[in-house]
Order: sequence, then structure tokens, then C-alpha cells
Amino acid sequence: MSSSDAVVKLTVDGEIGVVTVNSPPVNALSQAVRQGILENINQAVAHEQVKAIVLICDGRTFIAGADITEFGKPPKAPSLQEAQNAIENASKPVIAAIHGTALGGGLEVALCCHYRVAVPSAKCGLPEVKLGLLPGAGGTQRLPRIVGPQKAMEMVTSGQHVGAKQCHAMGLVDELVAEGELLSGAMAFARKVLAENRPLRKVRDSDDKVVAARGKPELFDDFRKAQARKFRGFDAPEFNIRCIEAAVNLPFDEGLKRERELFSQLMQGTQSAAQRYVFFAERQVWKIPDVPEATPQIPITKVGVLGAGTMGGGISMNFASVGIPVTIVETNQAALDRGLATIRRNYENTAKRGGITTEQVEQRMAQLTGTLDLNALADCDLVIEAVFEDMAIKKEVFAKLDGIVKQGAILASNTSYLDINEIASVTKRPEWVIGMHFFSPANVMRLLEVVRGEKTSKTTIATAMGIGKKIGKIAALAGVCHGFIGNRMLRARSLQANAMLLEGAMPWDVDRVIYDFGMPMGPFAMSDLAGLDIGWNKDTTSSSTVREVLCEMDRRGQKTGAGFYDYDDKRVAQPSPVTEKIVREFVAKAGNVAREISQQEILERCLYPMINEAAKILEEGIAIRPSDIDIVYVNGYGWPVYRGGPMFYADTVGLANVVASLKAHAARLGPDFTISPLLERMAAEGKRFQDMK
Ligand code: 3H9
Repeated sequence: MSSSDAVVKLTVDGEIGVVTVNSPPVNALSQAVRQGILENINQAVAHEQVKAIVLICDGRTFIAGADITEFGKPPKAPSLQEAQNAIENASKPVIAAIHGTALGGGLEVALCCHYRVAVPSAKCGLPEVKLGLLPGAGGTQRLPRIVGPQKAMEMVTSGQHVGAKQCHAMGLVDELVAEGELLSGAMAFARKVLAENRPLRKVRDSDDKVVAARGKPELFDDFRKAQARKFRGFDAPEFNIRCIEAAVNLPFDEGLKRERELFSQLMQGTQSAAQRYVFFAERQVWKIPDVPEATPQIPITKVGVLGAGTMGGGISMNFASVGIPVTIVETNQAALDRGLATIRRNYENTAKRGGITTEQVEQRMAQLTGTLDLNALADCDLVIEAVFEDMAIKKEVFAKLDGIVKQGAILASNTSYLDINEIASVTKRPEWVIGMHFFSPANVMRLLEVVRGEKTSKTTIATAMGIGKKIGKIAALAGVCHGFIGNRMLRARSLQANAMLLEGAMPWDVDRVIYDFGMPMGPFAMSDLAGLDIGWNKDTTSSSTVREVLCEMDRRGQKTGAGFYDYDDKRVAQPSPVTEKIVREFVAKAGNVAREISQQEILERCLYPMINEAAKILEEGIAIRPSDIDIVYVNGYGWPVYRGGPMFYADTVGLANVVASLKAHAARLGPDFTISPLLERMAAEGKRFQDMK
């Protein structure tokens, strides 16, 4: 029997051997766990008294997968497959007892057990695709043998976690046992298996589900076509599909071989490295060196939001959706009614798509109270203003809020550029003032940029980050500067995109390069979507930029049916001859001769100045670490996760190459352009952002 501090141990209760994995936090399949499972299963098989074996985990979850920290390092024996073979080939029935999440390698271990039981709250999934991988321990071969190739394809390409009840309905789980009684339930099930003399069922041997799909390539092609937009740019979904195809068309062992080949190809690629990096970056971003995890937070039981427009409405939905009451203040009844109606429509649309029930729509709406009276915010714990982006207005609002909202409550601004210190200076509680910058649509986008002012207290920071997590956001902490992390970097791209128009590129030339890089759209398509008239004033306009001229012609973007592009009634964009003419006039006015700008130049001039700006952001201490910047871009700006974010991407290009390109283009990068000393130094020393501590 194993020692009490072992990560895997065997205990014997009557005729049942219980193999328990205890390797916090998530029982990942580290070398020690693999070895422990192998040894303890073998011991249980050899144990005379044991007739059936239960494999269960301590702590918050069943095995949540392979140990990702071991990836990319030399493999250590025993392999996962050896441990799995010990289970699958055991001469006594092995039953997986699942709680929490059986994910990736964890589910693949469970699939080697002869039976699976789970508590109703448990979830199963093969989320490897989210790490740019595929299930590499037989998951792609065994799963379709239970759930069929269609469902298997859906699961492996989405990485979704499937609830135990649904797993039970699909046959992935044999029996549900009472919540909180997993061990006794699993042991009772094991006794039943023995009493009924049930066979040692091996998933690998049941072929009927896959045989039914053999010779039907259209099944896979239709799926590829239907998902093409979602999979654009990613390698892993296609590799996952090929493995399911192998499960259908090849004998089990050959399919397994194919799976292993494709797994190692993905593992060696840049995409998986990027996605694994993002996995850890998303967990790192919450850690703030001078705000320890134990920093006290204030409870947020009631939220106030100023403004029922697109931003205010979206922000309010976040809180209502998790059961926190929100008071929304507007300046006139019509705007308030419009705002609340939009929120209702958004919730109803989610319900129509099956995301929530109609009952939940009403529950969420019931959390929202609209009012025209600012005094109604007095007892809120957190007030977020989402009014017009103008310093004078923000200051007026904050001065008023300071007089109304109870002491000890947080006053937050949703500003996307403005100085939080200046806003805080009009209050008597600057330590309670913070930026909470949501991204549009605020109920959908995952990013929340939390902006700390000079005087913002640690409690305020910890509370803003904490509430961000509660409403399902990924919160990244930034310091004060114009545009913080995200928009400050975006400005660098926007300057170059516009400069290239004056040298002869058309908006769609620039957009195409950025789209092909993997972003959802390029800078000009994005401007059209947001509205070209943001910050434009018809009284002061001076026809000095292409954008101004477009606005003057009432081409204000998608909403007016024309902007940089022409739009049809389905909002499909077409390059516009009108814009082309305006651009050509600007080129001539600037005294330039239009030249052909290569795709590579467009890419480098759009992205490298952003990387340069990011390096300055790091130097100035605006961002805590490079990976936080990547989190901002992946979650707030549609940077393709398979490229890891701008800093990770810079590492893959090589910082010396980035610096060389910036120097080569320096003359065109504008009079204000300077290279970040940090970037230059790191490039000279051959360093990478991801190694920065
Ligand atoms: C795989 O299995 C490949 C196989 O097919 C083939 C092999 C041959 N490894 O997320 P949390 C850490 S690929 C190492 O905050 P939660 C995490 O970094 C794997 N570490 O908790 C964090 O550390 P820290 C397929 C891991 O309760 C701590 O655990 N599996 C791993 O919000 C807590 O994590 C997956 O992709 C891991 N596998 O969520 C599942 N997982 O405290 C990945 C977590 O130092 N994991 N850590 O920051 C998850 O989705 C979530 O962690 C889980 C818990 C849902 C389990």
C-alpha cells in the first residue's frame, strides 16, 4: 500500500480497491501522477482481496488534463499511454469516479476505464484545441466510438465542457450518482458490476458508431464548411477533424498512430506554443505584485451605471447577468427607455439562440432599475460612469457623484483615454476612484482594462479586479497614460495605416493584410463599424484628413451605408470608388507619387510600431508584464490567439528583426517616432519578452 503523502494511493475497502489521485490544484497528469496511477492500478490488480477498482480524485476536480507545464520539455517515463494501458488491460473492472472536470488527458484516462460514473455537477471535455492541440492520448479515437463522429467533432473542435447529465444521455457516463456521495456511489456501482458479472468493456473495441459513418466523407466536409469562419487561421481544428476521420476509417491502433503523429506536429508548431502561453498569461494577469491576493475587497451588492447608451447598457448587463442589482441613470426618459429596451432585446436574442431561458430574461431585467435621478445612486457600492468622452463632463459628473454616493464606495470611469488622476482630483476620495474600461459590446467582450490612478487604494484595485472576475471578464491592470495599454498601442497602428494612404495604399489594401494576419477586420473596416464621426464635429471640420472629408459627405460608416467602404443593405462592404478618388486627391495634395506598398511593408508598419509602443508602456510601468499586454490584445482587440498577442508575436519574429524593420522604415514613421530603448536593448542582447520577469 502507498505512503500517506503519495500523490496517488491505494486503499482497500472490502472487495473494492480505491485508487485516489491527490495532486493539487487540478490533479494534472504530471510524471508523479502518471507513475502513481500505473503503480497503484497494477497493485490493485495484483491484490488478492480486490475484485473491482475505483479511480477517484481528491480536491476540487477529477484529472483536468496532461500537465501543461511539462509540454515542450523532454518526456519523462512513464508515458500517459503506459498508465492508460494498465487501466484498460486490467483484469478487474476499473471505474472512473468523476467530479469537477474530467478534461483532456483526464477524460482520456476515464475513457480507458471500463465504466464511468459522475456526480451531476461534473463536466467532461477535450479542450486541447484551445491549446492549439488535439487529444493525444486516444481521445480522438475513443470518443467517437461512444458519441459518434459528429458529436465527437463538435466536442474536439470547440473544446466545450459537457455537463454530466448530457454525458450520461450520450453514453459517455454510465451512471449519475448523488452529489457529494461520489465515492460511496462509485463503490456501489462497482459492486453492481461485480454482482451482475458485467464484462471488462473496452471503448476501443466498440466499433458500431464509427462504422456507421465509414465511407461518408461528406460528413466531415460539411462540418468543415459550416465551421470555416470560426476555424479561420487555426491549425488545430482541422487536425482534430482528421483524427476523427481516422477513427472512422482506420483500425483502432492505426488511428491511434495517426493521432500521435498529428499531435506531435501541432505540439512543435508556433500556434500551440502561442495558445499555451496565453493559457498561462490569462492566469498570471490577476497577480499584482503590490496588491497581494489577500487584500481586502469591499462587497459589491449594488451597482450604479451612468448612461444607458451602448456602453452603459452593455456594462449594466454584465452585473444583472450575475444577479447584482443595477441602477441605470440617464438624463432623459426617452434615452432611458431606449436603453432598457435594447438590453431587453439583447437578452431576448440570447434566449432565442438558447443561451438563457425566457425566465432568466425576466430575472435579469428585474435586476435593472432605470431612473433620471442621480440621487438614486447614493447607496451603491460601485458606480461606473459611461457618459460622453470629454474631460469637463467627466469632472462634473465625478464631483456630483462624490457628493451623492456613500463614503467607502468606488467611483469608476469607463473612459477609454482620459487621465484618471485628473478625474479623481475633483473628488474628496481619490483613493476610491479607478478606471474600468469595458470594450464594446461590453456584455460580450471579455476584456476589462482596470486603470489605477496615483492615489487609487489597493482595496479599490482588488475590488475592481475581483468584480471583473465575477462578471466573467479577464481584467488587466494598467496605469494612467493617454489610451492606457490597448488604445495607446492602437493609435500607433492607426497613424501608420493613415500614413500609408498618403503614400498610395487604399484602405482595403491595408485591411486585407491585417485580416489575413488573423484579426477580425482591418483598421478602416473597424472605423466604419465604430462610426467615422466619433470625435468629429461638423462645425469645426476642416477637410484635412480622408476621414473628415468622408464625414463631410455624410459617409459616416456602416450606420450611414457608406464610409471608407460602400455597404449594401446586408452591410456587406465593397471597395468604394468615391473613397479611392478622395485618397488619390490626398496623395497628390501631399505632393506624393503613389507607390505600390508591399504586403510585408503594410504588415510591418502596422504591427511593429504597436510593439514599439508596447515596449514603452512596459518601460513606463503602465503594464505590469508583457503577457498582460498580450491579454489585452487577444481579449479586447481580436488579436488571433494563435499568434499569442503582440509581444509573443514580436518574440517569434525576433526583436532584432523588429528593430531593424523600424529603423529601415524610420523616415516614413513620422516626426514623433522614436524607438523604445527597452526594445532596442533587448534586441541587442538577443532577449525575448516572454523571458522578462
Ligand atoms: C492534454 O490533456 C493533452 C492530452 O490530450 C495528451 C497528452 C499526451 N496543467 O484555471 P485555474 C493550473 S492538454 C498544469 O485558475 P479553475 C493553472 O495554471 C490539457 N497546470 O482554476 C492554475 O495555476 P496557478 C487539457 C494547470 O478552477 C491552477 O492550475 N486540459 C492545468 O478556474 C488553477 O487553474 C486543459 O486544457 C494543467 N492541465 O479552473 C484544462 N490546468 O494557480 C486546463 C490548470 O499557479 N485547465 N492548471 O495560476 C482548465 O481549464 C482549468 O484550470 C480548470 C479549473 C477548469 C481545470
